[in-house]
Amino acid sequence: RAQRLAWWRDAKFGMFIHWGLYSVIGHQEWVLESEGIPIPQYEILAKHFKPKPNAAREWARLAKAAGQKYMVMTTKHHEGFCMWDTKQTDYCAMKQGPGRDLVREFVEAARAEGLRVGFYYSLMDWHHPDGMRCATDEAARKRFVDYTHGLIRELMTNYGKIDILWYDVDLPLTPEQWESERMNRMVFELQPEIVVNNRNGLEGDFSTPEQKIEASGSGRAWESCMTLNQGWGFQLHDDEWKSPRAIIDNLATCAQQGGNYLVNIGPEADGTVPAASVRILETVGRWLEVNGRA
Ligand code: JFZ
Repeated sequence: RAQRLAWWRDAKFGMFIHWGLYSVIGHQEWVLESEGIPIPQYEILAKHFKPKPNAAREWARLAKAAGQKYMVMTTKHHEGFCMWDTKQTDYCAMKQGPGRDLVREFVEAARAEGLRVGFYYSLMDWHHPDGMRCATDEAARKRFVDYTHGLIRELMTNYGKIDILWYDVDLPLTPEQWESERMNRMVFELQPEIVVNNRNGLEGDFSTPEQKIEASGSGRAWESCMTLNQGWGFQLHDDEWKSPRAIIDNLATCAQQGGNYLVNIGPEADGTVPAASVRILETVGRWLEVNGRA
């Protein structure tokens, strides 16, 4: 583990990207749930999801300019929409909406800038018919665990070397029900050098304090993730931006305490990064260039 984690500990600073169908509405990534949008209506968003060409290239250049060493993009958030060309569902960016494999574009963009590649993957799924009933219906659980492991297998198989798997929200099942041990075994078989977080209910390689800095004891690796404004996914009229100074301070605090810092952007549906995010990250990058990396 120490060897697998060496580059990650050294990297210290990464870019988180929350991007999906929710970006079309601009009310954050929980909008399906928070506004009670019926699934058939929500699915229509795919028709309006039209990223510009090379959107991910812009993020990768921005990450590079900011001094970030890795990028972690949402491949599937709670909405269930798969951003890649999956064989397991039609609810994906290849077959609905853009007609492109947005995960592949992301991976290629990060590599073009020499950045490490991370996949965010939400276990919780509001769209799949078994996604919630799997907690009370054993047949549904079996199907949904097959589906989940199958999706992760594709992500770990089809895009070359992946550096980070960033699981999220493991509701409504327990780690035993997700078969998380078997999940991680598969992941490490396919990607022996990958680093995984702890949000599939297992310990994983690192802890994930959120919107706060909290060192984990006894030398265990950790990564604090934070937004630049209030929301993760794109949010119109969300103007409470952190200052570049605050980001630099947080990065320094994380580094001093032995952790990593993952800072989020929420691009618009077309991939445009909010101007304020660009300004903050570029300012952070210029400061790091002059003052050396924390
Ligand atoms: C989750 C998601 O629900 C959210 O949309 C976003 O993707 C974020 C990065 O992760 O939210 C969480 C997950 C875990 C905690 C808090 C919010 N937690 O452990 O405190």
